[in-house]
Amino acid sequence: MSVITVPVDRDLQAERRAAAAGFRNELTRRGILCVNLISSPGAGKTTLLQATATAWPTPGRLAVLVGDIATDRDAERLAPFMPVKQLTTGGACHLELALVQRGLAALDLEGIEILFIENVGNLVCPASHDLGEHLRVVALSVTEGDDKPGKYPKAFRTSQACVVTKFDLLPHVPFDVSRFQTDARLVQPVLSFFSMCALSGFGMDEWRNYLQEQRRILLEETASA
Ligand SMILES: Nc1nc2c(ncn2[C@@H]2O[C@H](COP(=O)(O)OP(=O)(O)OP(=O)(O)O)[C@@H](O)[C@H]2O)c(=O)[nH]1
Ligand SMILES: [Mg+2]
Repeated sequence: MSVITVPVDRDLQAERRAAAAGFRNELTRRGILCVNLISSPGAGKTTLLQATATAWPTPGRLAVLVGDIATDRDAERLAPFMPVKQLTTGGACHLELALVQRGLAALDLEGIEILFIENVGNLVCPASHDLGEHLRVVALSVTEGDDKPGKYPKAFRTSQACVVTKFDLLPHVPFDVSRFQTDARLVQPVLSFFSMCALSGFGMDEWRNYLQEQRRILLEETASA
């Protein structure tokens, strides 16, 4: 098979990077911390967001854009907790910035402190798409196995924090927390870890404090810019 190389003489990703940076800057200007939550299907993203909203000290300060291949089931679950807009990809296995921007236009952002993006359940493709977030958080449930960081490195390498979910199930599954963290830190040495049971609230204080601290840092940076 012969290979033909076509020189295009421009960085094809540059426009996407610039668009994501512009989106991020706009949210920064409005004092909104944007958190892109990624995980494999069923790791517990929606349940974590429900629990986070319940534990948030000031009501009405969180909003969410939720991505799914089909159905608005997650939006229905999240609607009692915070303003939500469902982003249905129609088959695509990840969210892209253009769809996020369209969704955002349908949300009232007055008073919002944190905008969550629940990505499509998939530990591979979402890691390759900058949605203009300030923080990327990868969730992994203990039932998925402690060997996943090395197998799905980009999801961990491009994240700043990792929530280990379904911690209540730890006694029932062979998940070595220390081995998991060591494996993850091989690909992302400064990853912050949170152990979580969203059903009971175990680990919620640390997670909420982390989000509040990240927003405080964002506001400080904006004020000194
Ligand atoms: N035991 C236990 N189950 C949990 C916990 N968090 C979520 N679950 C259950 O895990 C299942 C999947 O949770 P979801 O929150 O829907 O997961 P998700 O990541 O949003 O799923 P997708 O959006 O489909 O990718 C549900 O049956 C939850 O009740 C937890 O902390 N402990
Ligand atoms: Mg979900």
